[in-house]
Amino acid sequence: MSAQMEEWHFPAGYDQSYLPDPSSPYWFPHRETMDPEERNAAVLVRLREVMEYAYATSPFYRRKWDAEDLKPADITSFEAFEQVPVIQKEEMRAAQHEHPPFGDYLCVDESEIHHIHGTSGTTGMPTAFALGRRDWEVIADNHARILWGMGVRPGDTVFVAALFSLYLGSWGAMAGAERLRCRVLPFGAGAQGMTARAVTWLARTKPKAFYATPSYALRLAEVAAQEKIDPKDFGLEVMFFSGEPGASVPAVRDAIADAFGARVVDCGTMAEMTPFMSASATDRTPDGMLLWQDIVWHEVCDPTTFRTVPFGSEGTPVYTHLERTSQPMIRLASNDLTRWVMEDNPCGRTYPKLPDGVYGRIDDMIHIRGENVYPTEVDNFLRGVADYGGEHQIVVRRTGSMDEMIVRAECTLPSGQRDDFERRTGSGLQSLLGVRVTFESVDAHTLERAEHKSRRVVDEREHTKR
Ligand code: 8LQ
Repeated sequence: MSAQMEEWHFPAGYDQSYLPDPSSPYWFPHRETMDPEERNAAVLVRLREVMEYAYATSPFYRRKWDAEDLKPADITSFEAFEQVPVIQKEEMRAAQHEHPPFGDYLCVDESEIHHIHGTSGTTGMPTAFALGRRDWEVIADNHARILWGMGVRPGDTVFVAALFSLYLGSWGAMAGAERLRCRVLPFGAGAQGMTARAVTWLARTKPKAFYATPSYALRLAEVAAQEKIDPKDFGLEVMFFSGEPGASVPAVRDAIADAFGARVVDCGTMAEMTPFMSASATDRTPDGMLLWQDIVWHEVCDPTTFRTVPFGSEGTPVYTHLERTSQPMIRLASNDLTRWVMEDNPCGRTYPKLPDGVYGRIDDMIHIRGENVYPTEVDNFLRGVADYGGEHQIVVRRTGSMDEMIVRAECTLPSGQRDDFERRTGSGLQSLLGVRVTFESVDAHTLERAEHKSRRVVDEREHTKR
């Protein structure tokens, strides 16, 4: 069966001159539309192969699996695979501390390393990501294939408006666009005055596709308005996003689509999981994200047992590389939250779907007085409120023995005329969230905008780990 699957082998390697028939909606028609049971059977064989490879080349995996008396050959069913212990980020940090700089799960010779990326390290020891030369080519191929699914075509200009630094998002988008024979405009983000310059460049070059974080796209729309330029005049057709929730948060998605007059596509797993676009919507299945299961094996699991939950249920994504040879991740726990379904997709791809995208990190969920509050719910609500100024902050603090939640939101009205706005918004939030909220309004354009991923929650409670 796997013989019919286009270019399906491990280690992976793709014909770099291949491009699909221009009339085809698919890069690999068979792999993308095949019977999911058949695909799963091929994936199961591949999972064993990847595990055998990792066991043979990485002391990290040998240690981890020997401790459980687990051998790659035992993986003869998905049930068996679900018992493979997950990897948590702390384990990778510890492995890199013991075996600097890449940890003993680097499965290729150091001479094969082509790119080094990493976490920003703002919340702990930074983690280094080593990507092999051959893997980079495969990543580019996978991303090109997914961009094709979004409707991007050779010759299109792709504007990359994300940090070109340790962050993998921008580089991964660029690699895919290059492989697709697009014209890449690696604009970047984050330097002083750069957003205004991005407006000028977008207006001049009129790219077809655009990549950034969702919060940065909204920031860009605001700056364009200040410069008296309508973002619709950029002529963008497709805007694809990763890095944080937003492109699947209905009000955020609509705000971006309305401001730019473009299609909004959500994608993204984790930097460690590059090709991180393996969860991605398509042009004809635009909502949520499809799980391209023949590139990365995505499971949605119970966050305590790490067994998969049935379709229709909520859980946490757990990811396994099927094509990486440098630092392959086998059951990496994301600690994010999502829901998955299996249904007929309008685009004809037979992949499962996250209909609401990834809606937050378990750690970012605010536990307050017995209720769980997702920061994305607040974002979604505020964007629907008239006179909202576009940015907000959520502060959680303990006063005496009580937890208190303060939502501070910008308002476009002058300070003497906000009583009605404050009443509407405060009571709306309270009934939506089911907890008491102290609501405050501030002037528009006074809260900090994100140039990268937004950080809107300030949890001042001592016991809360952030
Ligand atoms: N995260 C990433 N993409 C997300 C999305 N589409 N929806 C909701 N949350 C998302 C390089 C890529 O952008 C992936 C990336 O951002 O990798 P990082 O920096 O390792 O961050 C990963 C985390 O970003 C995920 O675990 C999600 O919480 C979020």
